[in-house]
Amino acid sequence: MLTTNELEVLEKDGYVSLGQLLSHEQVSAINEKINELIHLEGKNAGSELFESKYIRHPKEEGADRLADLVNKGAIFDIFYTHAKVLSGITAVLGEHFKLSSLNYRAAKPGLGHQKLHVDYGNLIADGNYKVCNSIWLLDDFVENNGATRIVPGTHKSKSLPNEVMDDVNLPHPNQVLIQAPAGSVFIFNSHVWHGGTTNNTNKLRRSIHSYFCASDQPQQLNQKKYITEETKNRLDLKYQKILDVL
Ligand SMILES: O=C(O)CCC(=O)C(=O)O
Repeated sequence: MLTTNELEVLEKDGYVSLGQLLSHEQVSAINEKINELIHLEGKNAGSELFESKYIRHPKEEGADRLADLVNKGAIFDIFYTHAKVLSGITAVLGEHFKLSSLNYRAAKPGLGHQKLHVDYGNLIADGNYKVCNSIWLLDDFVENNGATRIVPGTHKSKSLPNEVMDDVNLPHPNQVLIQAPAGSVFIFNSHVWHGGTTNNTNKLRRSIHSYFCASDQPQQLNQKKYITEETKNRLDLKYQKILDVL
């Protein structure tokens, strides 16, 4: 469960750090598996996501992507079964939600900048939020390596960034950068204004996005279409329900 303070921060700012939920060994093993997949999939890496009509960003030249991690190894189960993360998602979306997609995103050296955006087309009235993300840091996020920027409190804004900013690519005066060690996890309400920043180092800035939506929304990746018998067989019904593959 989230502490009262964590819940208050999430409600007020639209994001909260859950601290380091992955050990150094877990991060290393995940990064090793990611390397393997990037190598194996080559130019098809991320293709499941780019085929989806519900993706809000077209293929980004500035970032490496992998998609459908649900079906690419039991090592990725933790990203949608971790009790504390699910409790953070419940705090934003209520009891009725499902996994929308489980993807890897790494900002490449010199690249990775994104406009400030939200992950839903419309403004949400009275806190009836539809989408919520968790970002899992696979490298330390620091000031200059493409850390995610967030404008605290904007999940309650009456406007979308492109409606009120002259240029959504520019820094926002109130933006903050998520900075924390590898293994840390942040929950962020996907209606908060956010985006990737430029990675000004010579190494990748790696992360996994475990992204959820309310039950009445379409998944970014249709999990029923992609689910394998192997994945289904190792998952409790509770988690199959979260994937919406029952
Ligand atoms: O990886 C990040 O820093 C943020 C990515 C993001 O907001 C997105 O791809 O929609």
